[in-house]
Amino acid sequence: DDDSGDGIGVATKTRSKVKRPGLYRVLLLNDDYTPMEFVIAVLQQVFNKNQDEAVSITMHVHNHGVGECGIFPYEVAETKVTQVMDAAKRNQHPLQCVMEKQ
Ligand code: TYC
Repeated sequence: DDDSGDGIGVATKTRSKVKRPGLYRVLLLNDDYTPMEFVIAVLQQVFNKNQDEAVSITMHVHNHGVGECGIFPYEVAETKVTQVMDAAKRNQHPLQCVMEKQ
């Protein structure tokens, strides 16, 4: 700043700390015990997939070991992971759902 107008001042610059959300990929993991129908229902209820999309993702996970349910801001991804893990636990299925920074 140069309040006195003498040409001397401390250089200061305001930093606009913009909070970008940061996106996270939510993944379902395969296991040998969770019924296909349960995974399909979870994909429809938690991730708003239609029947065809839900079946397609379920078969992808079944065949490849892992598959993407969607990409979301951190807090949305965290909520969806919790919803899947809670539903799996309630129904005593070993289904695992994780998130990873995109
Ligand atoms: N592999 C399971 C079965 O054969 C089905 C399954 C699919 C489980 C996707 C988990 O994320 C999963 N019943």
